[in-house]
Amino acid sequence: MKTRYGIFLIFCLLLSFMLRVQALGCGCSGSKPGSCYKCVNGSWVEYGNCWGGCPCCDFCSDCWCTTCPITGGNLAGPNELYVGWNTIFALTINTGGAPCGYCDIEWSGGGEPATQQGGATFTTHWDTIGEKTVTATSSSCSWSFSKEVTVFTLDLSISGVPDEQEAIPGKYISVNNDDDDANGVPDKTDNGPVIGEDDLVEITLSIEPELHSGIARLAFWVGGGCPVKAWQAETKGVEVTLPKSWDLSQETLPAQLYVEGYRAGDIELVLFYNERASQHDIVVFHVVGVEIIRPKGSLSAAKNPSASWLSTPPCYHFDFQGLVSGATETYNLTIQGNVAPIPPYGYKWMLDSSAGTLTNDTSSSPTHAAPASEGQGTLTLKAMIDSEYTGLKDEKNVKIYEDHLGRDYANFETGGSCLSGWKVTTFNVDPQPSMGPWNCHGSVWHAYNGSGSGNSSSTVGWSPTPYPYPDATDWTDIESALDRGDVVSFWGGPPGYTLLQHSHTCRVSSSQMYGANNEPSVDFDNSPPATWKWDECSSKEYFDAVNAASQAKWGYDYIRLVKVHNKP
Ligand SMILES: [Ca+2]
Ligand SMILES: [Ca+2]
Ligand SMILES: [Ca+2]
Ligand SMILES: [Ca+2]
Repeated sequence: MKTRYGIFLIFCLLLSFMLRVQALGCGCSGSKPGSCYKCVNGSWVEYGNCWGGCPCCDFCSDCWCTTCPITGGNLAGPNELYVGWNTIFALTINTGGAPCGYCDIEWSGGGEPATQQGGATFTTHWDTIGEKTVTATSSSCSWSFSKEVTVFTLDLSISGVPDEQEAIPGKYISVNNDDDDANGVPDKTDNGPVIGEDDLVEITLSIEPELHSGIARLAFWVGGGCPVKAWQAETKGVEVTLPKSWDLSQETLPAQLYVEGYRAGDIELVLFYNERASQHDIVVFHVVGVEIIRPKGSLSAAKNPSASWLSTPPCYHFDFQGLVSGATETYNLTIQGNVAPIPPYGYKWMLDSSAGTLTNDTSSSPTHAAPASEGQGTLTLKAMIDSEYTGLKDEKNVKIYEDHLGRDYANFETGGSCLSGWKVTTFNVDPQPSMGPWNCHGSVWHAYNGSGSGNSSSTVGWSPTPYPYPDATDWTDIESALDRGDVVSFWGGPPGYTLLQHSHTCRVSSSQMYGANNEPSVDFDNSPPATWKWDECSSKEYFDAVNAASQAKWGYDYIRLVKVHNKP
């Protein structure tokens, strides 16, 4: 019994050994254990027998180890890889059907991790950019496989905005509806170049290292229409229509573009590479409408629109011109603005105290109160988010005059025509408003209280002091009686008549009597005999010029009575 038990034990040991060999994959059976070989420097080296099985990448067949069965292969992976982004390199080896494994493949050249022992795939990433080479080497064969990959980064930035703030909160920009080139057209509708344009914001685009394949794309994510436009230059000119793709095998990604606010709204601009979600960078723009609608003009504008000239009551003037609070028939500036969208944005108005004060300064139409003395200042509309200033504003400069006279003199000056069709030429208004005829009396009324159309058959009637046939002593009295705003009227006509002929207003002193059709130059051979110009002279100069002309023509003084009207 002991012998039979021993034979059974030996049989079991042999059987279990044979099963273990099978499990190692060498497939040896029978009684002819062959030798194992491996490939060393191109030669076969024997190093064992099949009973022990063969290491990976060697092979025993029919109980004979053959050597390295790798006859070729392929290492697949990306040509470009975004920095920090994991990717998989996959090795395929050709073994002619031999059940060769990947257990002795040594991976190297990776980023994190840098190496790996065994395996058909290798997952790694790099935290630095550059050209990288991943290699899979068979330790028991002389085969190795390599794949080159360019590790790149891409960046989209807003100039002056830190990277960590370019998406949240992003950048507030205004709709480009001012007129930096003073061509009378809102800049957003100019194609450019817009000389002096200062509202576009630079964005920079980069892919490092430079790639020479694939598609870079600048796109936008927004509901509705795109609220921005992109341009090659900060003064516009050539638009880069979004979304825009660059084929990097043929084109170069521009280093910078210039973003213009076109309509109110929020937008995400996205720079992609090959449309892969992980390879993009986002910047955010909030386009805000912020515009002072009234006044339309500005004291300092290089160009003021015709619409800034007001020819409706209370009087003819530019809409940025006001009067001091104590002036005759004074008025306050009409102020109105537009901030959009509301919410989230809101109004905040400010005005230099030299130009008055504002109430309801968080509404679209604040109320202006004129200052007590002449001055000028800046009117500012700020776009706010709650109490936070977005940095976006619109500004106009306004001027407060001592009286209607001071404002009229600034607007009409001297030397220009006042005949029908004459033009307002001051304050860079363009096109220049065309005016109906203004005569002397009309200008006197307008300089007093802003009333009338500029043409009147009567002058002021304030308690006149008459000077018939004024002599030198009268002229001394007349001139010493004149202060700013006082009016002198001239009466006469053909013999036997005492008709109102002329009047003008004292602007500063007796030598500065101002008004329309006031040039001391008449010729009764002409029709009309006067020159119809805005002018300034003394009352005596005017009186003498008319009477000299009438004496030459008819032999008598046309003007025989002068009245001084002291302003009430
Ligand atoms: Ca960025
Ligand atoms: Ca323009
Ligand atoms: Ca502009
Ligand atoms: Ca501007």
